[in-house]
Amino acid sequence: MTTELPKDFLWGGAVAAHQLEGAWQEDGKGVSVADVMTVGGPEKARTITDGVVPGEYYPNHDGIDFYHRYKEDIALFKEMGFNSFRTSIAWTRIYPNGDETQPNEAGLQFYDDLFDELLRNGIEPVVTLSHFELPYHLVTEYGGFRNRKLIEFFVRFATTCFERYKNKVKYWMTFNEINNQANFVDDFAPFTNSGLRYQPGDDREAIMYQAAHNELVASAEAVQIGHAINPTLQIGCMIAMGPIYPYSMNPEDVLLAQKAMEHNYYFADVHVHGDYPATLLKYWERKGITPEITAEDRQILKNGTVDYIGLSYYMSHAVKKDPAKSFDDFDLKQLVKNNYLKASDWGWQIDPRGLRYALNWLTDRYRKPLFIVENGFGAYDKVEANGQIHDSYRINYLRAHIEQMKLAVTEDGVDLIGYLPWGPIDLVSAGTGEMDKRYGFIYVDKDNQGEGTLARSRKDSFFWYKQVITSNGENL
Ligand code: P53
Repeated sequence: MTTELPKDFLWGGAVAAHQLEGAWQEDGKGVSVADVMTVGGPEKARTITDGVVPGEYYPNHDGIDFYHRYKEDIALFKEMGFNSFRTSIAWTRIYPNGDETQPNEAGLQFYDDLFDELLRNGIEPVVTLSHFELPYHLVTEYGGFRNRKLIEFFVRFATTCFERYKNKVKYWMTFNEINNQANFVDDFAPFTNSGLRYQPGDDREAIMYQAAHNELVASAEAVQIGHAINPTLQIGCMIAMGPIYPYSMNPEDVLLAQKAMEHNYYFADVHVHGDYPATLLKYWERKGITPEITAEDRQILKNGTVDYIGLSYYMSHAVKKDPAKSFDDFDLKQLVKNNYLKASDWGWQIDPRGLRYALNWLTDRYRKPLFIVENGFGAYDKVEANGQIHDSYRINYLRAHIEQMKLAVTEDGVDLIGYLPWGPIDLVSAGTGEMDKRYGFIYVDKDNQGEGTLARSRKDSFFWYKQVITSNGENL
């Protein structure tokens, strides 16, 4: 029996361009959807403004200035022993408005320089193409991904990136957490995933399914093109994996949990199997949802299935059947609290065993290699008088999750490529826009209002994670 992780296991960290680069208007960069979102809080959603409004504070505009400081930051990643690092290519640096036919050379050069710096330090770049940073112009001019035109724009962007970086980047992902938009009740996910702004009276759900379909086609087309450019590229999807448990052993709860999982994870079915599950087609029929899906689309989906599944894992959820509601009336706002679990200050339920469960669930359903490309604990940190940061809560969270991840590999036989915890350096929260919801091993001196020196310092978790990597996960 193997009791160890594979020798070539990838250890590192994961970020997204818009959450740390800053330099929002530098070297020809266009305005992205992240550039028009203000700061919120644990109980307060971010506001999506109509364009960039003077006087509003937009935390992504400056991020943590990674654009100018990446060399210093990569040196710290190397010190921790990273052999890989996930980031995204900001679409708006390459195609500032999204609908140009020629890319912006200065943007392409930035990622050449960034990837070269990583590779020089023995760190393999892992790249997401679309991570909540669609060109804002595609929202105002085209209505976001509800419009089929965006398939062409995304494929052009993806092709440019594959051609340019085909010898520097092996692992790619097309759309980050494509399934967040299954929660179409809130404005956040449809906007960040797909550039959707809903009007009163819109059939939010139907529009979401159309947008997601267009993305799934765009993704499949990109997979085919990427493989044609370099057959050794590994191109995956990326799913936010939060397993949904039944509240009780009541078969009604069990069936509802299954239905909720199907609604949340059908995206992966299409990415992996190249077609829609029968249960979703039946659901559409009952609801009168009729997305435009052409014969050509079906062919593209079949021919562009992914090589692996990238996943984020932060928490698990639970559902309880409301006798007054049918299974079809369910939406993701109806989750209930799990009394067996504690939660973070942002209400995210801490469930290490849920990670083992999730890895097994995905393996059973898809039989594909998995890649944990996000996991972590957003928390408030306290800087001591001597500058140290004792983040034992973060270490405890990560240790418990790595233990369960190892069991999934060594006892359950899950095929796992690597583990890239979220935000190895503090960055702007996607959900709330806060700086003080911190994930990092490296502290960044900047607060929710944007005040601070941007100085970097090592937290206790920095030294802990270094030892984890050095021992290939043995020394936790
Ligand atoms: P923040 C919701 C649920 C799970 C993951 O999230 C999510 C979200 C959106 O907030 O996002 C992913 O920053 C995402 C990252 C994000 C990270 O999780 O809200 O891929 O961009 O920063 C953590 O605490």
